[in-house]
Amino acid sequence: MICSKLATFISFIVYLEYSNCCQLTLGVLDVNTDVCVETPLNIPVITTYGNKTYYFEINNQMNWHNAYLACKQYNMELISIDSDAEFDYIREFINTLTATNKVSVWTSGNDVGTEGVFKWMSNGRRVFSNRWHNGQPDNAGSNEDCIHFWYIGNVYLLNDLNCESNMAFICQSIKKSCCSGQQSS
Ligand SMILES: [Ca+2]
Ligand SMILES: [Ca+2]
Repeated sequence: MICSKLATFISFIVYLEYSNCCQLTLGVLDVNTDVCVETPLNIPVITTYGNKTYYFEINNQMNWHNAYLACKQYNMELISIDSDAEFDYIREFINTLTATNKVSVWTSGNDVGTEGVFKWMSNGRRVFSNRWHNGQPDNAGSNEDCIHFWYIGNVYLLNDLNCESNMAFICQSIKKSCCSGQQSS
């Protein structure tokens, strides 16, 4: 009984914490991830995979830097692709949502720090993927540092491109682990 009451009390405190978070940021509590997310109406939740929820921004296309900042403004991160299985899952959603208009989509992957060494900006990990287009990444014109979903040859795969290109992007929020103190990444 004591444990039960304690758990209820802790839950109440956690609720207050996120409620305050949402009031301060004028956001909403994402019921899927328990993360306080500032969600303008033009960024709909599209899907979840594992402990991630993804928001697809297709209407306001922008360069990589601004896409990264936009996700941060919403208390999210520009998407990382942590496995080929995750890539395949997200690709299917992009395919569905771009049925009549195959736009390019930014990820957080880039080699801005060290040419040729691609990392996900959202978590600092190396990009290990078997989902590159043939011949990519090629750093064409010695000026391609940002990774996007590129639709060519009837398939979406990864390509490095000039970071100044304007395109759609996906933000992600990650369900926090219990008691880790991390709300999102
Ligand atoms: Ca490069
Ligand atoms: Ca390229």
